[in-house]
Amino acid sequence: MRNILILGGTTEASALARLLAERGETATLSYAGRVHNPRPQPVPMRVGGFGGADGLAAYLRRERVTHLIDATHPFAATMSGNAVMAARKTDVPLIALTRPAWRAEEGDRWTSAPDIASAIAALDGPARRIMLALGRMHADAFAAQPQHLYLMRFVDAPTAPPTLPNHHLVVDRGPFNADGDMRLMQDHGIDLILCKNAGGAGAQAKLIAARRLGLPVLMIDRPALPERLEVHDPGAVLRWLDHDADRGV
Ligand code: 3Y8
Ligand code: NAP
Repeated sequence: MRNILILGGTTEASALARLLAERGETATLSYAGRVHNPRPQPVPMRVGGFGGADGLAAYLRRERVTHLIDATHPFAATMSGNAVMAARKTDVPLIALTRPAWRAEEGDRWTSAPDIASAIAALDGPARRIMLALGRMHADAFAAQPQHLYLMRFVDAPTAPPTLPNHHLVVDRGPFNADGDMRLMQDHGIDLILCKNAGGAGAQAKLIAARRLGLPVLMIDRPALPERLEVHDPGAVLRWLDHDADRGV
């Protein structure tokens, strides 16, 4: 009898949870607890950190997890590193369900930055009107470039107003759509989009909107992640569960 733990927080994690529930698998979806009302899931949820790699290893043993699926966001590098370490400590088979990085298409005006600090440094210069599509956790760091107008989008209303002097805050959760993001950019006279290379469809709307409006994008590259078995499709996870996981592939 399998007992699957999904490290969630992405569109793909939710799609996988639906497939596993339809097959009657025993699975739990885990959230960090970053937002007030995480999306309800068709499998039991758990919310909150494990207490580092050792805490996750102890959870895997205590709950007799037989398969670990890391379906976290590509920027959740700490969680993914902990998953590799905990899986190794406990011999629980691990697979990562990720999405390919976005790639610029014909006519896109992308420049890239290796990390958030470099993106902030790249904003030196006269005031611009920037769609800061990074969420809440890193927004305050942009106070280092206070000359710009920042259009920000958070999942939850913040308890304290953002510290950026010149900002407009939208409270909305994705997945988003291109028409909505185009309207948002036009209403605020946006002249630069700044985002993470999240991949997937849930956050892609702003790139399609930027392309249609001919706007430049400053794309933050993904952090390095440890070596692990990776697939891009929930169906491939089912095949792994049925054929490969127990052979250690
Ligand atoms: C808590 C759980 C699903 C998953 C939906 C995806 C798509 C919509 C687009 C923009 C970009 C951003 C942000 C974003 C998207 C999906 C996916 C995705 C980007 C939820 C969710 C949790 C979070 C955490 C949250 C972060 C924030 C990042 C907003 C659920 C809704 C900007 C990432 O307030 C905070 O602390 C928010 C923190 C990490 C990044 C940040 O630094 O603020 N996601 N997002 C997860 C947990 O507790 O474990 O309620 O569904 C999930 C989703 N957000 O099942 O439908 O698959 O990527 N999430 C980014 O990509 O840059 C918004 O605005 O254009
Ligand atoms: P992170 O920086 O890699 O992780 C920080 C700590 O948060 C981890 O060490 C772990 O705490 C806890 N954690 C993270 N994901 C968890 C999960 N799914 N279940 C239980 N604990 C978790 O992670 P993050 O970037 O803050 O992302 C947090 C969550 O938001 C993840 O579910 C991720 O998929 C989702 N998300 C993140 C982004 C993003 O831009 N970063 C975008 C969309 C969704 P302990 O060490 O105590 O175990």
